Amino acid sequence: MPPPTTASTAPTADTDALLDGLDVARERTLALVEPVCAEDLERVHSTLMSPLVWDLGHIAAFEDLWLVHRFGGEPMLRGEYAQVYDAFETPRAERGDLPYLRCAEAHTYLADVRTRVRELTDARGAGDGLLHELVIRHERQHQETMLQTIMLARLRDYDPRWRVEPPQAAGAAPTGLEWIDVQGGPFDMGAPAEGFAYDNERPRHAVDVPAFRIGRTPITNATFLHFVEGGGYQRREWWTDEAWHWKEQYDITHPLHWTDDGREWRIGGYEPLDPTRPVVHVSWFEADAFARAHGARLPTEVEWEKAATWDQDTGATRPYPWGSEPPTRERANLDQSGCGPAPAGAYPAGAAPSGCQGMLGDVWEWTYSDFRGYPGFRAHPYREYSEVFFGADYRVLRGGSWATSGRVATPTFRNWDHPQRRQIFAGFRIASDA
Ligand code: AVJ
Ligand code: FE
Repeated sequence: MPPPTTASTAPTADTDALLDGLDVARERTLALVEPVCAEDLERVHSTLMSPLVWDLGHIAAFEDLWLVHRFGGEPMLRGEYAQVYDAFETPRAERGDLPYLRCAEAHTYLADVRTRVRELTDARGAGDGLLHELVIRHERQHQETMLQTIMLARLRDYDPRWRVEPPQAAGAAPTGLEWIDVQGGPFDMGAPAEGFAYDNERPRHAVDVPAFRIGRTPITNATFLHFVEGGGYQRREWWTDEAWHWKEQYDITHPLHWTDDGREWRIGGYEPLDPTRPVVHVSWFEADAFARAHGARLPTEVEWEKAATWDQDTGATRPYPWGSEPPTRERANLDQSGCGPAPAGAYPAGAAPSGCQGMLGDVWEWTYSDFRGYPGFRAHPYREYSEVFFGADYRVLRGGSWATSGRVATPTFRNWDHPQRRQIFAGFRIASDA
């Protein structure tokens, strides 16, 4: 275990870049809620989610706690709200009943905290920058949560002003059933010791991975529709007992946002199902059943990460599938710009050395794996970020979606949810033993 970094040896952060990161994140948060009326901001649209305005107050409270209080050493501006905005103390289903700040007050809280953070940071820098980075990524993650809520609310005419059309795929449309072979052998899994990473991504550790096959792209709508029309939801043998029970209880017959007339809900309306895009808003149970129907399985986390970053020529692990540079619009569908997944195969410049495409962006990908700590895991900076969720109740998702910030979506980032959940922008690719 490396010793904790001390103030004297820690690199000094680029304070201006961090303040800019905070501003750019905030601009998007405000633009996200701008088209939504106060009534829709304050309403509970789904018991799975918070009212949108709770997310706003929670973003402010998180920054108040970590930057005003912990970093700045000052009392929180609104410490009396810490309990209301504590995600762990207040489960999402109960948040509609809390005395959370309504629209105008939540916006004021956001702005007041930010003013204080700027004053504090101007006066004393950002230290090693890791707490500022934590706060930026927290706000970014909640933007995706808010977009899940906006999807569930099916807000018609929601048309964010930053929307740009995603690119089309060149050549024959992938189905998701094209295989890539990945050699067996050791692979360094997880985030390196230096720089920002969440606690659950560390420590980096070697895993000996047997040879396997994995889909070149995620499974597309066309391929999933074939499964649906072929009786996929009626074939008992393709579903585990737990999955079948869930499917029967809730009468699940297709992905969450598909309609019975061949369309799917997207941000702002509903459109004919695009056969070339990855299927999205499926549960782990549905993904698992689809894989079984094809004599396959979901990839384990380590298989997913190896397919995303392992360079078979050098044996090294790349920071990103395409190399070392951060994501760009040519490499991955991230940062909410397209307001939905792009066609599978639309980002050849983002391919991994393995040949896999679309590993980052478009849709989160369910993995076979339960959410657990890596060997030597240490909770940081608080147990409720990940440790309290470890165990068999949650499965890991990888790769980020169209709604994930490029600052958050790295190949080592781990998301998690219950296997029956479908509000996440989640699809999957399949795998099998070599
Ligand atoms: C990593 C997406 C599961 O939303 O619960 C937000 C991120 N943690 N605030 C969540 C998070 C604290 C987390 N996920
Ligand atoms: Fe949060």
